[in-house]
Amino acid sequence: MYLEAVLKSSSRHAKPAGLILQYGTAGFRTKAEDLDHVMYRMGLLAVLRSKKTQSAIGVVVTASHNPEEDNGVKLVDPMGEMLAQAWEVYATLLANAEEHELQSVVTDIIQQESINMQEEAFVAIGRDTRPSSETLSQAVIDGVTALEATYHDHGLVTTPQLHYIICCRNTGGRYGETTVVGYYKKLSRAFKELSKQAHGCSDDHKCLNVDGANGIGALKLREMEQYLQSALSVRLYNDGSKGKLNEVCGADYVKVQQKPPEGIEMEAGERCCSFDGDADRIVYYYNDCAGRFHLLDGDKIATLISTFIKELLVKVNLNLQMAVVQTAYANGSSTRYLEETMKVPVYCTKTGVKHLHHKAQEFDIGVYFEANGHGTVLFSKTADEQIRQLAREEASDERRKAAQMLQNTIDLINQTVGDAISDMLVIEAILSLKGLTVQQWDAIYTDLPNRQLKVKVADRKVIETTDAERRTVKPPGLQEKIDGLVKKYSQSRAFVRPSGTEDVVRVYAEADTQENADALAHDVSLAVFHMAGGVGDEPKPLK
Ligand code: 16G
Ligand code: MG
Repeated sequence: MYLEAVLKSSSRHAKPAGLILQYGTAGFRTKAEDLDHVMYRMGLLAVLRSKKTQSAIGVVVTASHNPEEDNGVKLVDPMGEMLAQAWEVYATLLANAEEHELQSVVTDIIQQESINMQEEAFVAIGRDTRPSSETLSQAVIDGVTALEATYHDHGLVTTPQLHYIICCRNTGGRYGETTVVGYYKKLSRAFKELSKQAHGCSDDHKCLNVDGANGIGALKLREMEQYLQSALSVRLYNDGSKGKLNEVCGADYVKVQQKPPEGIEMEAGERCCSFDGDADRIVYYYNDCAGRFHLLDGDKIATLISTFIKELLVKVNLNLQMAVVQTAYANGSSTRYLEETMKVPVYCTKTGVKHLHHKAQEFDIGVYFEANGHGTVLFSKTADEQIRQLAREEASDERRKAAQMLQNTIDLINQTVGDAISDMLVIEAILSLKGLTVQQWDAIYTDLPNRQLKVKVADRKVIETTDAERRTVKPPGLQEKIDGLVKKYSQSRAFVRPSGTEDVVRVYAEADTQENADALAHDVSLAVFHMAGGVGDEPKPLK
């Protein structure tokens, strides 16, 4: 019986008794040495999910932007989305079951979901460059084979590449060829087609400095270069040959620290971008002539892309509804610019790709980006079909060309999930088509100064939020306190939320000046520290 095999193999991936892990914003994530049993069990879960959905399911071993010593796992659903939220409960139960409970947890899932164990199952596996990832992905494979399912180990891939592969496989190749090479070919073809329509682009447009976070993104970008040929030239830094993964580099570091990564050479005015550790996020930046650093985060990217698409939509004159989806972290200026100047409807959801992605699916064209640089554009089936038809058949040159540009944009963007490489190519194509320098892009609107801080508390779950995490409902009195603090500053806003990936409470503040944003963030941190059970030293003011 299959359960015997499951238990037998499980003894080789035994759970440390008493260890409890939470399914975070995007799967499990913690110190690599605590994850072997989780990986094995996520292999089991992927098989069950595959049988249930009668589709291929993906498993990526990665801890994204976390330190190299950490690891984690993300499950990929049939269309390349993140695992359905209803199944996160099963993931948690499985990960935390003691050895003697494993059998009953597996049986319960099978029963509750009425899974036919005779169904075929297929799991695609990928991993990032962490030293622990290879062994951990072997544990996933052991889980998959314990349930006698078939699998393909794609080895080293970016997270979005595995999402792409799952989508291709489950659409019978309609989304693209089911290989990493297929991904390179599809994206580079669309990029070349789209860029072709740019006139007189100067040399400056051609070279881009890329910080690969010493991770998988660097490796894969290098592989892709042969397909892009001269269409884009990049100077790759932090390619993993010297430094440590995510250490003083990468998109998260740049966004949170608001400074360039180490290990990159940037001349004034040169375009630079950073990927995160699994290449599903990207941020851009540059230094001006005075040596001042400027960050173009997910909000700036969302604005650039949605403006570009909106202009094309006007030209093709199709009745398609576009919206932008953001989170509470979106800079107030970006929301304002989108709503007031661009007249694009904007929606706010909770942090985490799954929330933004689902909201974006409600529109013909849903652009979603988190300020941290994770995002993509979703085109509904209707939008896709109408655009492709116009691109083929339309008699008017202008309309047809605009439709072709939209079609290439659809093919270039990875619609399954945010993708640093794909987003980078979309941005590069738009900048060159519009003849924009990075400074001109940056000048579309001015960010409100902002600050993010973390506060350590004994139990971060004492903080409960509402209104897409913009307000707290617990502990009592905290929101009133924050409201009072916010009133002290102008153009100000602040919120706090428990992190889904780290054992901390996150604080965000924005205000008219950097000093005020810093002061407000500090005030709010103190409130959290005192009202939500802070541990260690009281937060110190920022210098
Ligand atoms: C994960 C999420 C990202 C989110 C971040 C928030 C995915 C694929 N990734 O990296 O979207 O912004 O967590 O982290 O969903 P936090 O909860 O620690 O602030
Ligand atoms: Mg990531």
